Amino acid sequence: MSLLLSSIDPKLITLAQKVFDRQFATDPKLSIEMDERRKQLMFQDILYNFSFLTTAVNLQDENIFSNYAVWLFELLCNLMKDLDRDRIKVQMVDHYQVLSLFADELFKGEQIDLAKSYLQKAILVTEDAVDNIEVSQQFLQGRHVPIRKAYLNALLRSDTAKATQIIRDAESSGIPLEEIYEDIIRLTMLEVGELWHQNKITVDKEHYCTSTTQMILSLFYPTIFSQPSKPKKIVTCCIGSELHEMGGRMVSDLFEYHGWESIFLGSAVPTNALVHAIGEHKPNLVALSVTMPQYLGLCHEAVLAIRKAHPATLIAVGGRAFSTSNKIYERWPVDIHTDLATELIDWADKVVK
Ligand code: B12
Repeated sequence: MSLLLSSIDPKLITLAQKVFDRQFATDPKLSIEMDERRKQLMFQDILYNFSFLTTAVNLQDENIFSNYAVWLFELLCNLMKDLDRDRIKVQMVDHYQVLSLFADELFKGEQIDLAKSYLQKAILVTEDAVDNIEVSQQFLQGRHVPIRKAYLNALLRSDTAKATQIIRDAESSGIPLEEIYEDIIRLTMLEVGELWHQNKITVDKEHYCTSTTQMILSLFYPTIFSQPSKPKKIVTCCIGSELHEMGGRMVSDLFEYHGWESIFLGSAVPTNALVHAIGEHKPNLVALSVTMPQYLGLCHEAVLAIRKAHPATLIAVGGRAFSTSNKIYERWPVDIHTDLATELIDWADKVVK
């Protein structure tokens, strides 16, 4: 968008300058976020906002301004990828509030209140638009989609209490733990990764989603660790410098829930330490989780080392990295590869008597 400032009523330019100055005075963060080019665009946008608001008020049609507000919000989210949607919402809400303060300089008589009510509506639709983030088709398929969407929205709004409540409600409505883990939490985290990859959310938001989800997983521990136990043991861990530990943690938790004794060694476990741990704990099954494809080589080495040191121990491999390969596990001496922890449990409960 570009405007020929010389063709605009000088009074509007003066008013735009007042709005611009007031918004910078109200919010000191703006001076850090806006370079010279952004400041110019923001100034032009204020003039556009005047013209859309004036059109809507003159025609007494609120939708003209509220539809524009949603369009503008999405445009700004695309243009300012370094800022997340919440921050851009704050900027726009502040902006509409400042416009409201100056409404009597743009309008006269009854139109002033009309303009203020349209600005109030623009604030509401902008607040709603924050959650209307475009998600992948995969995220919208399968079981528990509404809960998954609500959980993702709560996380994206950094609303820890709500996110926790959504998962607690899912549990009390009778959804099996396996489905909460795999259909709600796993697929939400997968979508969080997609949103980060597409630059729709910033890395701090992705970290928040991860740490909050880990906290929420821990709420299930009283249930998980109070199940009747079977004489079966699993050791789970992540290989190489792998920091993605939530998948391995879920595998371990779900086995514990199914009565197995579970020992989760966590992320980035060196092969010799793993082989030593197997000697100490003597599990029936070792589950190796790999998310980043560059650790598949180390996983292969770990499999060979376990086979050599503990030939009777069953070995399972899984995690995102394997789905990027051409079934590499078929060439390894492992007992099973599966994508899902629940599939591994079904198999292991049959094989380990
Ligand atoms: C959270 C997260 C992180 C966190 C991890 C924190 C933690 N404590 O776990 C942090 C911030 C550390 C991180 C870092 C990085 N990440 Co990251 N991360 C993710 C994210 C968003 C979610 C992972 C997760 O927890 N998923 C939820 C779990 C439950 O699902 P899961 O792991 O698939 O596990 C399930 C199944 O696979 C299965 N399973 C798992 N293991 C096993 C094992 C067996 C035996 C079996 C049977 C089943 C099984 O059961 C689980 C439950 O159902 C993913 C997105 C995604 N698509 O997964 C990106 C993602 C994996 N990360 C990615 C990237 C690029 C990175 C970084 C390189 C970013 C960077 N520039 O620093 C680093 C690498 C760090 C490292 N060395 O490992 C990319 C990988 C892309 C690629 N080319 O492979 C992804 C896919 C994001 C994306 N869409 O681009 N990340």
